[in-house]
Amino acid sequence: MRKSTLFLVSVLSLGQFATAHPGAKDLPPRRRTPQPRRTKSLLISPAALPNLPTADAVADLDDPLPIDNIQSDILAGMKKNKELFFFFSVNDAATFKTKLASDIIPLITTTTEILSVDTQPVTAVNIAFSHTGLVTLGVSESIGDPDFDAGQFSQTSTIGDNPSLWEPAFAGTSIHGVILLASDTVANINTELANIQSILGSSITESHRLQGGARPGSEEGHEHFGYMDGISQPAVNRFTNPVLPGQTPVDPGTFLLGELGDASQDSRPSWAIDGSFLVFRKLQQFVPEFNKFLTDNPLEDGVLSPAEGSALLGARMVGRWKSGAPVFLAPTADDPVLAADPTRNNDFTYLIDSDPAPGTENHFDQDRCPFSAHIRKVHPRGDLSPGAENQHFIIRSSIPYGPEVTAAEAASSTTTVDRGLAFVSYQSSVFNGFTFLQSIWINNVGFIFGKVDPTIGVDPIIGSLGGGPKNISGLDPRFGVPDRSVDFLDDPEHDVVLPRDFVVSRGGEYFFSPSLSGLGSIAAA
Ligand code: N7H
Repeated sequence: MRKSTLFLVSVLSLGQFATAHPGAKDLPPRRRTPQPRRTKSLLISPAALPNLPTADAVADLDDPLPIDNIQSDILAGMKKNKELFFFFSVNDAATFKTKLASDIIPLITTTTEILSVDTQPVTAVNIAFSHTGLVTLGVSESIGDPDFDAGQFSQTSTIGDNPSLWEPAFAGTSIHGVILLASDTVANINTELANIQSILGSSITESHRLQGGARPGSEEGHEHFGYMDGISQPAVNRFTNPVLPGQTPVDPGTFLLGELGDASQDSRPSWAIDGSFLVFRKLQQFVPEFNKFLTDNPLEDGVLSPAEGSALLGARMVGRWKSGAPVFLAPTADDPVLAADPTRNNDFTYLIDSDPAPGTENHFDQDRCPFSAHIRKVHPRGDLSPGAENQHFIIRSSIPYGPEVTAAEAASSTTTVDRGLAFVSYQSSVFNGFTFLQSIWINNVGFIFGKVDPTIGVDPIIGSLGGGPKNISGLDPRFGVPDRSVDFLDDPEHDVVLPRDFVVSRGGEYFFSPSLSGLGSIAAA
């Protein structure tokens, strides 16, 4: 959409625009009356995280994505302040579809709306359906994704989960959908939820709910272990503008069905185009236990203080310091100035030399970042070819849940209150996105570069070998680091043993987040 068109949108209501603009003629009716305007964004904006583009910047691109027709959570990333996940089952499909068409679709927030405070609603609303949900609503046509069809519970062994640890609500396929409500206050969310529940009445039953929220004060944007999260997201062609240094431009079909880059682009049903698969995971974090492990096992080199050695171990497990600075660029000490600069904090690959001599091996080095580090496992940045890496990009839209660690938990190093990450990823193929990352890279002891060390170990943050101890090599940089003692250099395969999982899956489900026009088709099915 060009700027002139955007001006038209700003003087017309979105509903008027949808009927006036020929390209939007298939969109379902939108709000007829302007919502109360916000003065403060419902998104947080820590300095380390890339800004979202403005609607004008998207419109300036060639052939911009139809962001009036794409639900707001898919491309917005990890910036919500407060977010509620409300899981439900459908009791009365006919009534539900009638209400979906008449009252719920007009509440759904589009990508265009989320990009500016002026167009954000008080509470952003998105909706997505599981496979059994679509079938219950009479949508029998396959979208073409076997993992989505099977549901997450059937895949626990593939993704390394222990099904006995799952919340009962997620065990099975009884969840039909999820409503995502995001705002800057829980009170706003509760008001909108009450409105939606009153609209849908007894046509749905609540299955489960999880309230997420950004952590308070200076921890805003950090997940519960304390690390800044949401820094590295792929640049989506025809949406991201500007593309920041280090961001990989990826075809939109990696995330949106039916767009260029979707491996099944030509076979998707038309109503599924510009929708995305939403993978939800409730990942509990054992923060006091994680902190005790770091305190008890500081990396030592004769120079670092115990506190510095503990911080370095944690940073090498993640691949970034708590500030967000990548260990590859800041290998021995945190660099908060680098971390706060989105033009530099993501600008690196794992190649040793940008201009290697012909025939020189340019990868097999973990002095500056372990092969096992969480961010290297899930995004190998040049360790593999672009053809092998780029199809596995996901857009993360997660948010922490649960309160801060209590004084009693910190003193006893024992978790007694549930907290963690409400993990959300968007992709056009559940397998190429979440399932592949979790099963082929994260939980694989030989990835990456098993030929150098076949027991590199699983991802120390989210990898699991069934809950027991995990041997990880490369976390202790005993080798190759200049100006360290001889002892530090002599044992490249030295393992650090993690005694337990510090992240435990409590379950989840695979959902499909349709476009707005797709929601209209579902309502009419
Ligand atoms: Fe991760 N963490 O705090 O350690 N993640 N993650 N993640 N994650 C990232 O770049 C974390 C999880 C990805 O491009 C950062 O945003 C925690 C799952 C991907 O360089 C931090 C949990 C999956 C990236 C964390 C968790 C991923 C990434 C660095 C669970 C996929 C981008 C900040 C409780 C299946 C990598 C940033 C890149 C980054 C953490 C889960 C994937 C700090 C605590 C389940 C693709």
